[in-house]
Amino acid sequence: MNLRQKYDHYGFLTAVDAISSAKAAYYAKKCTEFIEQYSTHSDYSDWTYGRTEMVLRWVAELAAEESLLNVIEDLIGPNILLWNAFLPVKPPHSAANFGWHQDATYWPVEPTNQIITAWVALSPVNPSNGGMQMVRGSHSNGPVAHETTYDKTSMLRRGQQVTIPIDDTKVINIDLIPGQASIHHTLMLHRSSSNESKDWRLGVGFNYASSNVKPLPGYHDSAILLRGDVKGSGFELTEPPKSDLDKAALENFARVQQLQSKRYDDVKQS
Ligand SMILES: O=C(O)CCC(=O)C(=O)O
Repeated sequence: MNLRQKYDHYGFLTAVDAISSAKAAYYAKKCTEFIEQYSTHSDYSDWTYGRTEMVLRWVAELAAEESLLNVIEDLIGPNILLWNAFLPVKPPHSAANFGWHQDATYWPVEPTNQIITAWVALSPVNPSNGGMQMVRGSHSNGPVAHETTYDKTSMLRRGQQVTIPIDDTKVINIDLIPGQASIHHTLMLHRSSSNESKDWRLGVGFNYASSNVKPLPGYHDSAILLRGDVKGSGFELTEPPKSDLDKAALENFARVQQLQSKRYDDVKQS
């Protein structure tokens, strides 16, 4: 099976060679410097939760690496938008986790099968430091029921998790070395547990969309064009920052967050 056939069949790919180990070391250094400097900043959780490509130039650069985009193109075609980046880093011995969930169940965009998530490892990733797990083939069964728990240890804003039992025989651990990526379908059941190790789990997540993807009616959103053209896209086009956390970046970050704020209306009210 080629990459595309594997992705269609299993709903995810793992240990995909996304960037070289030298580049992974470069981005890991950037990531560590950012954490060291800003992890106690009051906006740190906002900056890392989403739209991280709008505040950190190196994140936008990593999203646009040729070798990574070539894989993305094989899966969603030549017209590629970066809709969102996030930095779900986990400190050593931390409870932070993601419950079992499907991304498409809370994303106000369509068609969700033309969006994919690539998660690029910048440190080794394995079960002991909270690596992801996926349920092989689960994307084929469609959306399942979720509950919102607002669990404080969840790295999802609403603490979403599914209410159905998981078939343990189909659970796959996503073990990665720096520079490798996993890629998953928006209906893939996935989770990750706490980091029990003494080391940071470092990685960056990217939500790439083909230019056919649009916000749902009544929603507005923005994206960065990375490859091809955007005929038909319903996203406002935006640009990555010139440097990390500069004044223009922070202003633009606030603007794109405001534009997409309707998707978090329920969280603001809770
Ligand atoms: O970073 C993780 O462990 C999980 C991330 C996730 O849920 C996702 O990429 O959709």
